[in-house]
Amino acid sequence: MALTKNKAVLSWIDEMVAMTKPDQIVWIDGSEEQLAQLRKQAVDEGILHELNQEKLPGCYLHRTDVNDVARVEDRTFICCEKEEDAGPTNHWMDPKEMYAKIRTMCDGAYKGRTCYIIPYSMGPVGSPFAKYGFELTDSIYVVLNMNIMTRIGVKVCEALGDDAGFIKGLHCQLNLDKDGKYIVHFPQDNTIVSLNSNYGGNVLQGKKCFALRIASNLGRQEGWMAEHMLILGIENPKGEIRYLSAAFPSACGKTNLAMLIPPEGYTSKGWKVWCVGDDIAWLRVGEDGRLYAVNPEYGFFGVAPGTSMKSNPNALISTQKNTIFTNVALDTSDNTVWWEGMNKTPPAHAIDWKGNEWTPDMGTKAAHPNSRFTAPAKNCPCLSSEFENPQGVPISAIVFGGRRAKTAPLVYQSRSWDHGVFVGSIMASETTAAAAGAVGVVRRDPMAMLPFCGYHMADYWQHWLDMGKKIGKQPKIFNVNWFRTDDEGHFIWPGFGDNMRVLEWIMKRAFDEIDAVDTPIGYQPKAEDINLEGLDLDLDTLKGLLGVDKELWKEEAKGIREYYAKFGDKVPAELLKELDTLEANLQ
Ligand code: GTP
Ligand code: SPV
Ligand code: MN
Repeated sequence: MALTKNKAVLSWIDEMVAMTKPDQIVWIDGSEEQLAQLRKQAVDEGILHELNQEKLPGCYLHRTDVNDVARVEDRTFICCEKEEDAGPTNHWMDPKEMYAKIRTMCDGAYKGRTCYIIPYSMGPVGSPFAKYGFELTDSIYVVLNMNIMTRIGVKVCEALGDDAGFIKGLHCQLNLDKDGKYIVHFPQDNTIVSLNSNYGGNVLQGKKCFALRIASNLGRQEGWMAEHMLILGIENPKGEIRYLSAAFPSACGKTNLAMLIPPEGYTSKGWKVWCVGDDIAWLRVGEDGRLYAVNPEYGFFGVAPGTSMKSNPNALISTQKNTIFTNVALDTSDNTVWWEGMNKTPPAHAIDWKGNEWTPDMGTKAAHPNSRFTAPAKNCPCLSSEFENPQGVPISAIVFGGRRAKTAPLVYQSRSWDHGVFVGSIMASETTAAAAGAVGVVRRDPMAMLPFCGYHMADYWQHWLDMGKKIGKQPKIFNVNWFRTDDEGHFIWPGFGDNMRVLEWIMKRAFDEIDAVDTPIGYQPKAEDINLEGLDLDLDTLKGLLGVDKELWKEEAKGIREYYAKFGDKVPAELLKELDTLEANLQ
């Protein structure tokens, strides 16, 4: 039985059903009975493997097809009316042509299968930030993951009512063909179609497809921002909590920073960090002129490898119940999971992410480098009490950051909002396993949105500049880099919990509580102002980490000019002016 009487929803579903021709239609109501039945069916059909229910209650393991392990940027399309509106960083196809292709590919796509209809909300149901969508899928794995990552079911249909402003989504697994994947967005009619994949970032449509690519378009039209950002609160010993949001590219440390545990010298004094979100932030100007952020998601789709009780205990604890693991290794000794970097002792015997027998001497990875956990946010020990606040949290600082072995210093601050937009626009980072393709290649990734901006990147920069004018009390904008390496390629900065030392400086700057050094690229800390207490790192090493090599930066400026040239005369004048200033400062 349909869960809604909304005519626009029902007529769109009729159209999709006529095309895909499922044997059966199941509305996902969000009830525990229905979800339990689906989990059982998934186990019976071999889609999920039930893990040790004493050690990992409610936890399951799933393996994707070996060719379906990451986002596919080459196969991701923005199908707006005009090609120039998608810009040079997106793949575009004419919407009519794409719809025709989809109709051919999806004709009978659900034959012999079940069409699950998932009503879902991005943002707390009923919040002024919230947006509602429906995903049609033939994958129980998607249903069960969407239940963790978003708020689903009857309450969403009730909140939507008769409103026609919902996001339409179709997912067909088809044949998981390596080259034939389509991750398609039609911003003009708020529609998403994912074909030939069953990997999270491609098919959990609430996440990157809706909350970033479609939402970035909505934000531009409606005057708000959809960003690839974590949100965290820093509580000081006085009990005040100050919030920041931070944009780092995929697999560059958002989940880790969002759940950070401060070093002993901080915790003993009463410092705490609270997680509001680990991947996506929707930002709006509040009535008081401040910028407010909500996390539209309901769970974490986090990178498993490297997650340990040492690096990120809060994330690891979050995965100990009601979690779906994807492409990690199965420890056969006790039917639990393992991945590289979980601890120093790999299991003597495991089943690797491809489903093959594995022993440590084989020299291959047991877990895929982009293996992930889907864990309910409510599991997180440091989840902020403001997680469900429908108004969001006020943001005092925005932090950009990338993975750079050289060039980018540990931290610097922009001189103004416009300079901060420039700093975001020139971000560059080494590629990671989160997307298919080469790993470790430096590429420009403005605001960590290169794969997620649903329209022309230069228009997006303009939107940032325009938003700056609307924000009465602008957050200060910073840039960080935890990933500088020494001559042997080792990370110099200890990172993880010790990043608190940099966050402390950032918050002091955001509240004008400390002065700084003016450098060619922006404001930087005096080395003595970064607290190194309890850390095995001397002041000279820190000075090295903060260092700005003018020759490298001249090269960088050249690269930025070339990059901007790709966007032609669309690059906002404010950003070109900032680039001129940077070049002049480096002379
Ligand atoms: P997505 O979910 O893909 O958006 O990734 P993310 O930005 O949330 O990255 P995540 O926190 O999962 O970290 C990815 C990888 O970076 C893991 O292997 C971490 O161990 C590593 N990492 C995170 N923070 C730090 C840090 O401060 N220093 C170093 N050296 N590595 C880090
Ligand atoms: C990312 O790649 O930035 C992720 C994982 O957060 S995915 O859902 O695949 O996009
Ligand atoms: Mn991400």
